[in-house]
Amino acid sequence: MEKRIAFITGATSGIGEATAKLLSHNNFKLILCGRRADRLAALSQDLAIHTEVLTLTFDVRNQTAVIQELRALPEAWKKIDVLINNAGNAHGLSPIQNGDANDWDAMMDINVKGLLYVSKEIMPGMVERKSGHIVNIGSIAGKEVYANGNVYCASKAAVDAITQGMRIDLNPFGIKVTGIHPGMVETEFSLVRFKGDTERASNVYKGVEPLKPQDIADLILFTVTRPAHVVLADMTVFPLAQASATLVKRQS
Ligand code: NDP
Ligand code: 8X3
Repeated sequence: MEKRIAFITGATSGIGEATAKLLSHNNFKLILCGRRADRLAALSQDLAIHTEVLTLTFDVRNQTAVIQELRALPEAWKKIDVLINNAGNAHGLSPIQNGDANDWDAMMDINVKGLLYVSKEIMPGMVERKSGHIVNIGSIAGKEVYANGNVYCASKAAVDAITQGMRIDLNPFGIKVTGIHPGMVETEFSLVRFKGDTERASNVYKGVEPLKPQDIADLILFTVTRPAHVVLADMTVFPLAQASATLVKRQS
């Protein structure tokens, strides 16, 4: 069977990196993106024994860069079968009245506008070919608002709405659209949210067995390998200890 091409944003760590690793030995060629070129180079070297890998280094916030990089794809890489919109983070965790406007900009620009910029370049080809699959990584934060989560929650609620909108608008073209909404996954997420404060970041997972990035990668592989007529539209996934955005059973 010919390998399909998967395009993964945010492949330098966490969920994106785990997904790249899993798809690399499951009949996919990979286009991997992120800002940290050294990590992309190391990952592509590791995965080269399994599959062909192309890396692109850009910031999803920069629409000019997104357009340049995607329109310059070599002919053999232009027909993207699966787009995994994963790049994103929380920046800060503060009551809204104390929020930092730079953090707000980062979350809306990366999580929402970045996803749109990348999708805008890839959807027309899928529409023309009348095939493709877009997987958007949302969050439980997009389903439930929690204290101090305000703008991150808003950005992920926007991802949820955009995912539903994509599914409706792309329906005439036979394009699959899936939203995956994880609870707690141990990645670099909390380190980024708390701006490198390792103690605060590790407290998030204290007394809990969180999801691993590989758990989300498994779900992504499952969803992109269903038969042609099957679409997994929306999945919320928690670790066993978690029952909602804020209800977490911790061992003392
Ligand atoms: P990580 O911090 O480990 O990974 C985030 C990835 O996004 C990195 O590869 C990073 O690459 C990339 N990224 C961030 N900003 C940009 C940018 N401006 N341009 C391009 N790439 C960018 O976190 P996760 O793996 O946990 O996060 C992946 C997704 O999962 C995010 O959308 C997050 O919101 C979502 N999520 C995470 C949960 C969790 O608990 N961890 C739960 C629910 C959802 P680089 O820095 O090299 O650019
Ligand atoms: C990441 C999960 O609960 O920190 O999106 O928002 S949470």
